[in-house]
Amino acid sequence: MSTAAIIPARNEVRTIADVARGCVGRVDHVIVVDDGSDDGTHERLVGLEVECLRRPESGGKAAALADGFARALELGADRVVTLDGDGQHDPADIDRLLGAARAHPEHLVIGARLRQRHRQPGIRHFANRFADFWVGWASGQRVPDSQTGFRVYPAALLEAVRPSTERRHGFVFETAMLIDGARAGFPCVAVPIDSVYRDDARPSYFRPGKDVWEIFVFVFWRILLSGLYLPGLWRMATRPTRFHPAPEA
Ligand SMILES: Nc1nc2c(ncn2[C@@H]2O[C@H](COP(=O)(O)OP(=O)(O)O)[C@@H](O)[C@H]2O)c(=O)[nH]1
Ligand SMILES: [Mg+2]
Repeated sequence: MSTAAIIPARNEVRTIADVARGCVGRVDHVIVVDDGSDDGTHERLVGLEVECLRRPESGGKAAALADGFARALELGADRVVTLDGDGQHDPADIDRLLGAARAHPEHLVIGARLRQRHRQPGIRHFANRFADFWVGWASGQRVPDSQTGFRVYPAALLEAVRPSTERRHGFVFETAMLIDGARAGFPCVAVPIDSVYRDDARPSYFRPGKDVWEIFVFVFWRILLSGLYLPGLWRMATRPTRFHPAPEA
């Protein structure tokens, strides 16, 4: 199994070196996509065994991920890990996520931030649960953390599903992967992870108004265009979440 890690980064000078270093040795290729950063993000990677793809101007998270995926496929990776450049995900968890990927080929593995949910800011917590419900309906499965950026994609899923990379869809891309991925035969399996909430974290790039709206429009159309997708709603309501490792009965 050949593996790659993609780290989208926009002005992550404080954290990128630690995140990238944490990935080295856990996957075969570490690829940072520096999205028009002007804070010297790429300079922090000098001397590390890391490839840095640089976009002269910011194109958004979706375009950055798509660039990284294209490079990973070119390198022959058959499993592609994604994690955020702001240090919110612990690279040490990659081993467990890849373990789930090996146990569940043809699945999208999501690192689900379940344990410190109470540490998410109140409105984000509510918005995330709300999103999980609609994404679950549209994809016909329970999705315990639809907005997580810590994932493992099988190469076949990346070949089959190529969501919009428009700037305004920056934060829709990962939702699209879950929904269109499940419909293309790649359901999700969740691995519980800890999310790191730093007190000195920079403000989020996620815009609660515009980005929530774009995600909502995407999910709404997916449900509507499939005639309300009642079989999906039924499957979400009646089947348990797929976890790896499976919870003890
Ligand atoms: N390449 C790129 N990455 C982005 C952009 N916006 C956010 N990201 C990355 O996406 C990840 C998540 O963004 P963040 O603002 O932390 O969102 P949050 O964790 O949901 O609050 C981080 O690694 C960011 O560097 C962007 O416009 N371009
Ligand atoms: Mg973040």
